[in-house]
Amino acid sequence: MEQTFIALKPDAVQRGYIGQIIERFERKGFKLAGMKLMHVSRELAERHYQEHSQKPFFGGLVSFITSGPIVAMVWEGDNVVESARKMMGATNPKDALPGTIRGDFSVDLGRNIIHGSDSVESAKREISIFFSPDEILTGWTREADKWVYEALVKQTAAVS
Ligand code: D4T
Repeated sequence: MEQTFIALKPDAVQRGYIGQIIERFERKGFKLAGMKLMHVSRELAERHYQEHSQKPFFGGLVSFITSGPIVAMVWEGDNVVESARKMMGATNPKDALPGTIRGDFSVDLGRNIIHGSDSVESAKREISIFFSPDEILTGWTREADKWVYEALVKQTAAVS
C-alpha cells in the first residue's frame, strides 16, 4: 500500500492542533503506520529541505522546523500521497481553500502547520530519513479497512 510522510510542524504542536489534524486523516480512512513526537536537528532539517538550500527562505525554514517538537508520521492508503496534499491545501495559506488543513488552521506561509510528501519518491526518501524500519508498522490489520476499500470485501466474498 502507498505511504506518505506527514509532519505536523512546531506551530501545529504549539497551538494544540495535533489531535484535530490526525483526526482528519483517520476520518478519511487512511491508516497510521508510524508516529513520533521529536525534535528535528539542524542536520536533519537541512537534509529534509535540501531542495530549498539556495532559496532565500531556507534559513528561516530550518530555524522554524527546529524551533520546537514536531509530530512525524507515516500514513498508508490508496493514493495517499496525492490525497494528503489535497487535504493539506496550497502551500501558501492565503491560497488554501477553507476545508483544507492549511486553509482552516493557518494564515502565514512561514507558519503553514503541516508538511506532506509531494510524490511517492519523495515519500520514500523522507520516511527513510525520519524513521528507522522498525518504527514503521506495515502489517497490522485494521478491521475497518473492509469498510474503506471495496476490493477487500470482494476478496473475502470470493474466498467464502
Ligand atoms: P512543505 O515542504 O512544508 O510541505 O511545503 P510544500 O511542499 O507545500 O511547499 P515547498 O516545498 O515549496 O515549501 C517548503 C516550505 O517552505 C516554506 N516557504 C515556502 C517559505 O517559508 N517561504 C516561501 O517563499 C516558500 C515558497 C513553506 C513550506
